[in-house]
Amino acid sequence: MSSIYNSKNALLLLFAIIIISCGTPERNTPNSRAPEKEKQVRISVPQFNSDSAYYYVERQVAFGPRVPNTESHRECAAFLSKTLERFSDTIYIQKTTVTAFDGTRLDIQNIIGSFNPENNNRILLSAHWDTRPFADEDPDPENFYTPIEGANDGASGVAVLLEIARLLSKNPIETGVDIILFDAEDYGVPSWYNDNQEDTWALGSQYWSQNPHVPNYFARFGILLDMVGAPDATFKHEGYSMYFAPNIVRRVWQTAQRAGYGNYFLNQRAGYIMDDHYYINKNRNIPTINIIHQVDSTPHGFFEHWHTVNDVIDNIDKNTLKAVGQTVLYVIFEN
Ligand code: AHN
Ligand code: ZN
Repeated sequence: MSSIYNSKNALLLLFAIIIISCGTPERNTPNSRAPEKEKQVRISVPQFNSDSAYYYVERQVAFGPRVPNTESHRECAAFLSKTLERFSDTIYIQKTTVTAFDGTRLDIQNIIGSFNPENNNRILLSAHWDTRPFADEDPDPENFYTPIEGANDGASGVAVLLEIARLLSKNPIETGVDIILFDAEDYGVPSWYNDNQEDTWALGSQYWSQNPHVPNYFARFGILLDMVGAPDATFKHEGYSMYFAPNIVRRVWQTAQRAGYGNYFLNQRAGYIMDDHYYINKNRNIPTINIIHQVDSTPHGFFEHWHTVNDVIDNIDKNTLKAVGQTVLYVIFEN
């Protein structure tokens, strides 16, 4: 009895010695498995180029305000379609007519670039490309009916997605990715109009979510970018994102913090924003978050130049574009 016990113990001790002696040096050996895997993950995530993203903001604002039914809107649509077509595997231009809060019929286009369209494992990235027809939050009432340039509110999110598209074309991955540039997000009922109406914002995504470019379209999760270019932007846990997709919020914010962008991505709750992600969640059941700049310091809760004539390129900061773009790249490459 005791001799069996002893030999068993000796055997265990021998195993322990083998494991410890093999295990310890392995950790520092270049050929060992664990460190190599970690290194590979890091190397294969491309560097988001914020100069390139900034250039895409410049290109968009150069068309002037991108208000539906205008020449600038049509010209910018052609630029976005051509650019996204160059980078993606399949391009879909979804043209339709929707009705605005005041009865105006708007000719709109959702522009969709797909990577690996045959893969059922998909991620949906989106932003709105139209700009607001009225600066109804401008301090000067003279500007209440002036269309805005929308460097941040519109162009910034699109610019980050175009840069991601460019990087995906140079660094292919297996995961399916759809980049949707929604039209007519920003034609919502203005503050000077005395009529409370529902569902006047996000007309392009309302249409798409009920008429997706591919029948029964589904994605594992979605990320919407809105106002991602102001200096020192703060991205908080937006209400509907937490209601519909809390796990995606946590994953993205954790990724941002690990990447060193914790000064932008704050673990704080913020208000509910009626935006494109609301309809993607509600009508397509795709858990979708909104990375949107929210603050406590303004009456409307957004960046200081929101819906004013000062939403111009001078108020765009490359560092913010980088923080958001690099974070989204980590999420899609490491998923
Ligand atoms: C509301 O103010 C209800 N929604 C704001 C969504 C928005 C406007 N995003 C950009 N511009
Ligand atoms: Zn807006």
